[in-house]
Amino acid sequence: MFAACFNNRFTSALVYYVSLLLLILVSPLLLIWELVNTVPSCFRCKENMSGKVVLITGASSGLGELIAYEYAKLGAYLAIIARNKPESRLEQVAHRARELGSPDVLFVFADVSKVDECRMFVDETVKHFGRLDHLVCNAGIGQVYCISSDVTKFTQVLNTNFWGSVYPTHFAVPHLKKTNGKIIVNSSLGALLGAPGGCVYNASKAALISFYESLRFEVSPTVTITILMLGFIQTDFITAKYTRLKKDLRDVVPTMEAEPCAKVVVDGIRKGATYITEPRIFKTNVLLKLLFPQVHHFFYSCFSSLVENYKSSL
Ligand SMILES: NC(=O)c1ccc[n+]([C@@H]2O[C@H](COP(=O)([O-])OP(=O)(O)OC[C@H]3O[C@@H](n4cnc5c(N)ncnc54)[C@H](OP(=O)(O)O)[C@@H]3O)[C@@H](O)[C@H]2O)c1
Ligand SMILES: *[C@@H]1O[C@H](CO)[C@@H](O)[C@H](O)[C@H]1NC(C)=O
Ligand SMILES: *[C@@H]1O[C@H](CO)[C@@H](O)[C@H](O)[C@H]1NC(C)=O
Ligand SMILES: CC(=O)N[C@H]1CO[C@H](CO)[C@@H](O)[C@@H]1O
Repeated sequence: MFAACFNNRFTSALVYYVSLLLLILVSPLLLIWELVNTVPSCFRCKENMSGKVVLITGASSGLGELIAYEYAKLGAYLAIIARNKPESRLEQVAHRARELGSPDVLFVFADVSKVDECRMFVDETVKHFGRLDHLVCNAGIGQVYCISSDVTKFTQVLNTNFWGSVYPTHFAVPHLKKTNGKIIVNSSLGALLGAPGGCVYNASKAALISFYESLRFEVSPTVTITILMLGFIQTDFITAKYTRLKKDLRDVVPTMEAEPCAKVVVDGIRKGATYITEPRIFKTNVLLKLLFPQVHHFFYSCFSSLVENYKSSL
């Protein structure tokens, strides 16, 4: 019966519009369901991090640094990773995390896009602390490229953002299974809401969602996977200098401050959330894009001035 419906263009469209209408009719109920589910999640008990071991990649700046401080305040042992650059602040981050309450912080210079270096820092963490509880795959890069940019630069974005999460996960899973641990991956709302100039970056983040959604079937319920879906957060990441746009993104789009964001993220992880979307308003955008792509497209075309700027700055 369905095949017959779908083979005909008219009836196929009819089925779509009728089901859309049904969805809109039941959506008040879904909203109530969402609210009813939010209340218990506020009271869900949070993991006691005292004495646990947390490995964070890309912790020399931005959200990785702030997430390290949140864990430190909770008394977790930390292993933090970033590349060895002359101006690296990794050692200062380690020092500050100890001041904030972490009993011991190991910092390792490594590049997450290299398999051997990932094996090395996971092994070193387990050798030093004897266990691993949380793996936070945070390191990421996000330069703006358009299709006419130098295509050989695209691979580095996937090497860092995608493979740079997959490699450490591969080496960490056996250790995480022993502790009923957690994996936290840094995807992005960009993965679902494509934006101008973001093809490569957003594609690398979308690949993370597919990979880790499938991995859930392999490792759950022993290991919990939390996928972060962040909008624009005020770190160096969105400054004009970094994105090579003419303006800082924070002057153009709604953004959230980094510190409250890191707090919400660590809270959500401790409660075992499967997805964390911040600022939460963007969940509406995701729905909007799915249901009414034209409306979504209209909103995003308001970005077009930004794109003009960016083209001329390349
Ligand atoms: N800020 C936002 O608006 C936003 C929105 C959505 C998602 N995110 C995600 O959040 C994550 C972190 O962003 P941020 O805003 O904190 O940016 P950031 O301040 O630029 O931090 C990036 C971190 O990753 C490290 N890193 C980069 N490449 C690396 C590599 N190959 N190996 C090891 N470490 C590497 C950097 O350290 P070194 O350079 O010293 O190695 C740095 O510590 C990214 O995955 C990003 O996609 C951010
Ligand atoms: C957390 O665990 C530590 C020992 O692992 C214990 O001393 C402490 O009381 C616990 N804290 C809470 C709030 O349960
Ligand atoms: C995730 O990666 C982006 C860069 O791609 C970075 O700006 C952000 O701080 C990272 N961390 C989190 C928790 O999103
Ligand atoms: C909606 C969204 O966040 N899309 C992202 C796609 O990639 C570009 C370039 O990095 C980002 O600026 C966008 O934020």
